[in-house]
Amino acid sequence: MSVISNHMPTAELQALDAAHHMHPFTAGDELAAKGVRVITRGKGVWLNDTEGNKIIDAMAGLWCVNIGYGRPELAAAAARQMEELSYYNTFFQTTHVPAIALAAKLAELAPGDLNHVFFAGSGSEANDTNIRLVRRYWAIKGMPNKRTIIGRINGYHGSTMGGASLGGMSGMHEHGGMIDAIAHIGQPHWYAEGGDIRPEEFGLMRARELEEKILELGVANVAAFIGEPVQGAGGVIVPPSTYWPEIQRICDHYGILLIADEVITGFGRTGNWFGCQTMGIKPHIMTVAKGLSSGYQPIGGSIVCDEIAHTVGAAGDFNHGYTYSGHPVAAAVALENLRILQEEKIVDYVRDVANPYFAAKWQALSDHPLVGEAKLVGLMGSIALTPNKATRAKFASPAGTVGYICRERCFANNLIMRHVGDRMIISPALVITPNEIDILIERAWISLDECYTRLNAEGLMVSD
Ligand code: PXG
Repeated sequence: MSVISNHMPTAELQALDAAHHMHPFTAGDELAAKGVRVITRGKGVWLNDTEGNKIIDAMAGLWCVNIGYGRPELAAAAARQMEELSYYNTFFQTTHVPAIALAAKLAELAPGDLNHVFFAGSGSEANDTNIRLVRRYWAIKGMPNKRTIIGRINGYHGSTMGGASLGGMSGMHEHGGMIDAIAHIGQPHWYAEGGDIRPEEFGLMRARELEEKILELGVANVAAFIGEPVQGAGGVIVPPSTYWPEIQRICDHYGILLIADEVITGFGRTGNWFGCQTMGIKPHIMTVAKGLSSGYQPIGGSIVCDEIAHTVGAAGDFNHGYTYSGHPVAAAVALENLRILQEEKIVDYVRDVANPYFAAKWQALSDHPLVGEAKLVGLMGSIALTPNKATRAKFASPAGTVGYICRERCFANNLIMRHVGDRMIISPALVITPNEIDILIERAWISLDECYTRLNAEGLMVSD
């Protein structure tokens, strides 16, 4: 049996990794010099590394392990499916049972008339599908100029050319450029950008940038707006309550398609099946991935409304698809994941138990001298680090300096909490127990204290 297990000392693994493995979003040489951390096992919310540490993973991998690590049912589903039909495609008028069953299940779970699924291997691929699908839709409707898709600065929609272009991460645009006919508006990030304006008013202002952009580009040229119900990779930015209703009004008024990128917010993360339900919006397309299989297999997709699916379906071939669209093993694993989410009532657990328990403790972190704001929606949370709580000031050091120090302290305390600039973010497995929440919070306090001590010692508690 060829099981990849660890027979080597950590230093040898690190040397091989440094020599041959290029890591995503990583300064390769710096990591090679420092030595990478090697993760070996996962169970529930816990990870082990080669040094024998037991780490609480407050990020559920990369926001994806919704049901927790190590569920044998998913391994069994994968093994069964590999033996039965390890691969077949869904091109050329064929299909297979896992793809049929998963598409039907997603249509049942998705709100409204989102009844049709185009499968992909990841969230990025699904967003590339969306670009081609909405442009095709408007072309069939006799409006081939309706091509531009509007996203948001600091939005994240993936790392393919299409996904990175829809996203509003300038650092990504600098590496490789952008595709054509994409525009961006400001983000509803009141804490960092709202100044003295009330959050509700700021939410309306940022939403109305969409209207201004549509008018500037000409409604005849705009195909769709895309947004994450709650921005994830941008720093878990919860929009003011006025924001999404106004975006919905503008999309409806101008007949612009609304794409909700649910790659992070889908499958229970916000305390409902989908983030658009939490935010009260009705998208024409939802992008899904991550929690769809709890990350046990790479799979994503676009869940599409009746009107778009029927219009595109009636117009001949849609010349688009991936070798692994609806991969049978990935689909079987996703189905088993959805069964567990549903039968174990995990979404209800997030809403009724985990979120209320966590929220009280998470919000108490704003009493820490380093924390300006603590937010939690369902089980995605953020804290803003600041040298001055009253003014919500930024640090004088380059953005991310303090966040990185805090993340290192968390790592040292066996807590995986990410930083985005000088915000700390969490997104733990949805099955995290109250006892594990206590451990997470305790380690977060210790790490914040250590970070604070170090910032004071190094003279970094200074406002911009
Ligand atoms: N949309 C959203 C909202 C995402 O968060 C993608 C699309 C792309 O999915 P794939 O499966 O192609 O990665 C994502 C992915 C981070 C981080 O640092 C976030 C993601 C991926 C990698 C890192 O927070 N989100």
